[in-house]
Order: sequence, then structure tokens, then C-alpha cells
Amino acid sequence: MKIDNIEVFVSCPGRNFVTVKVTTDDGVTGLGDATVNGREQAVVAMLQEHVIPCLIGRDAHGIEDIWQYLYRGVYWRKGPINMAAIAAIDMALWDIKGKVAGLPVYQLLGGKSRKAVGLYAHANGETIEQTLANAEQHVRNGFGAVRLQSAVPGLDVTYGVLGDKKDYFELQGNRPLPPEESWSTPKYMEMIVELFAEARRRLGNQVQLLHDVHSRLTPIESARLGKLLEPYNLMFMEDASIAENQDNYKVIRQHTTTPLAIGETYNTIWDCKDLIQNQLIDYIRVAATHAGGITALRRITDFASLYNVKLAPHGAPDLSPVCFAAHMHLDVWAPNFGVQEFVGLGNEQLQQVFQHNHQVHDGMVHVSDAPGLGVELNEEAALALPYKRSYLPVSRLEDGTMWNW
Ligand code: KDG
Ligand code: MG
Repeated sequence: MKIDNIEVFVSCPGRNFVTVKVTTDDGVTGLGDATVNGREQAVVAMLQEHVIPCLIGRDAHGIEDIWQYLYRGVYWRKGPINMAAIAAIDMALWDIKGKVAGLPVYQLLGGKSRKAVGLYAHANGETIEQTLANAEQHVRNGFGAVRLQSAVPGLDVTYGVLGDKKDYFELQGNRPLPPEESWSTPKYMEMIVELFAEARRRLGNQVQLLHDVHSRLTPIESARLGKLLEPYNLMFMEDASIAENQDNYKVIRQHTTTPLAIGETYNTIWDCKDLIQNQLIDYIRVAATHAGGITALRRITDFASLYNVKLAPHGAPDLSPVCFAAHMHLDVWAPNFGVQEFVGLGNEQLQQVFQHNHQVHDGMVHVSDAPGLGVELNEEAALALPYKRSYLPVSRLEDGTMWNW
């Protein structure tokens, strides 16, 4: 069974998605997600110019060899654009293998470790009151875990807070250049501790609470925040600090028992290695799309299991439903699965472009038994919604210094 054709679709059902479709010489097709938010066309060029020509005629069953060919075989390794291209091909080949075998991908990984996949929902608001009212609604809808983000008083915009926007924070379209947001650590610190103290008073102790710092703090500031949040027993504090220098997490870890999660921008197992093997984190948040696909995530997950680190894949809406499906199969298989981020099934256009039967109820996903990944692309609908250039915001301190978004 040889790879006969590979197509790339860039569609914008609310935001841009880069989708790869691999077709074999006997007509089996597989899908992969190659979306890098705000850098979509760079992955398209990588695929069309540098990856696809090398794959035509190769054995579609040779997933591992193709992964190694695209990673080890290439002098210029790693990086988000390169790894997203590898990831999309890898997902599509797992999809094909499942369809040929007549089995869902989780069966190819070794079968289920649990009945369904536990999710955490997002609660956000312009005030602590609004955030907690939204959290209570998620709990009433059956979610056992909720991420809390609230606007920082005195700042124009806060990461993770929708405000009056109808859609998610990094809304696409009509953004000729990246919007600029401001950041103040003292203002944030005051709000965040109050948010979690009030959350425990209102929501009780049984619901799991999470928070994304989104890399805005220095390591020593994160260490202090972790300590201040200890009484409120978080499931995890995410992206407490940037960990390009992985030693940053030694500083945080030695001061606090608040569990730590990181990894959504990581592209390889090497980015995770020191944090995992030194047990500096508790959850690894890699995404199949950005860290090299199912083959790579399976390897990272197994490595993490040696050090009691759990898998908690990134689940933002800029990962397409194809990536969501890949995560569902990995999550239901992984013996060391932790929790899956979930922001809903998306708008009508999205559900029209990507069709699947992964069922969400009571805060869990019941993974589809359809062969492969269980997602179909409606090509006509995708082509009717063309790419729109758009950017993620950038962030500055109040004195104008460029900061981490
Ligand atoms: O493209 C960037 C988003 O995916 C990211 O900001 C979302 O941090 C995020 C999260 O935890 O969902
Ligand atoms: Mg995050």
C-alpha cells in the first residue's frame, strides 16, 4: 500500500486550520492536523515544498520509518513548523492504518486503560463573581475539573478572558497586525489569590481547579504564587514560567507543592526531557500537532510514566478536531493519563468542516469506535471558507518592555 497523493487544505471555520489528507494507491485516506496558530502558511510551504515530494511512492504502513526519515534523516531538526509537518503526516498514517485494520487508533496503541477521557472545562470572566458563576455552571453540567481565569483589574485585556467577544481569546480575522496587551505582575498577584480563595468557598473541595499563568511570571514569582495557592489545592498550575532554561523549574519546585504542568509549545521529547526526568513537573501538556504526532506523543507519554508525570494534552481551539481525535485515542490508552483540556466542540462551521462521533457528556469524552481517528473532512465546506491572515497578540509590561504573551 503506497502513498499516492498528499493534499493540504487551509480553511477558516472561525479560525485557520491546516489539514493534510494522505491518499494511498488503493484509495484509503487519512487526515492530519498541521496548524500552527498565526504561522499557518509556513507549515503549508514546508509540506508542499519540502516534505510531500519525498513521500510519494513510500509504504503507507511504514509509520515509524517515515517519522524517522522526516526527523532523524533531515539535518535541520526540531522546530514548530517542521514538527507540525511531521505530525500531520504521522496522524494521517495512523488514521490509514486504523482504517485498513478496521480498528480505532486506540486499539492499535494497545487498547483502552479507561472507559472515557476526563476533561477540564474553561471558566472565565471579567470579574471573580462572573468567573465563578461560569465555573458553577460547568460543575452543574457534570465537569469534575475547571480552569479558572479572571480579568486583572487595571489591565485592558487578560489572557483567557473572553470579555464581550463571542469566541475564544485569540479570535481570528480582521487583525492586520498582532494586537498588543499589557501586563502587571503585582496587579495579577492580588487578583489570583482572591480568585482561588473565593472559588474554594463557593465550589467546595471536591471539584478539581486549574489555572494557566501563560508564562507571565519569573521563576521566583511563580514559586511565590505556587506557595500562596497551596491552601486551595490546585490540580495544576500551568506554564508558571517559560522553561527554555529548564532549570527555571528547579527554582519553582523547591518552594512549592502546587502541581506544575507545561509543554504546549514543546516540539520534541528533548524539550520535555530534563523537566520529566528530574521530576520538576507533574503533567506534560504536549500537543500531537506540535510535538510530532501520535508516534512522538506515545514515546513522550511512556518516558513520562517512568517519573510519575501524567499526560494532559493541550486542547485549545486552534488545534483542529483531527488533533482532538488524536488526543482522544492517546488519552484513553495512556496508563499515565491525567486530564484533557476541553473548550467545547466549536461553532457550526467547524462541525460542518470536520465531522466526527466522539461523544461528550458529563465532563467526559466517549471515544468513537470508528476505524482510524474517526474524523472526516468535508472538503467542499473547507474550500468555501478560505484562509484569513491573523496573529496571536503580543504582550508588554506597563512601561513598554516586551514580555511573554
Ligand atoms: O495558540 C495559542 C493557544 O493555543 C494558547 O494560548 C492556549 O494556553 C493555551 C491553553 O492552555 O489552552
Ligand atoms: Mg496554556
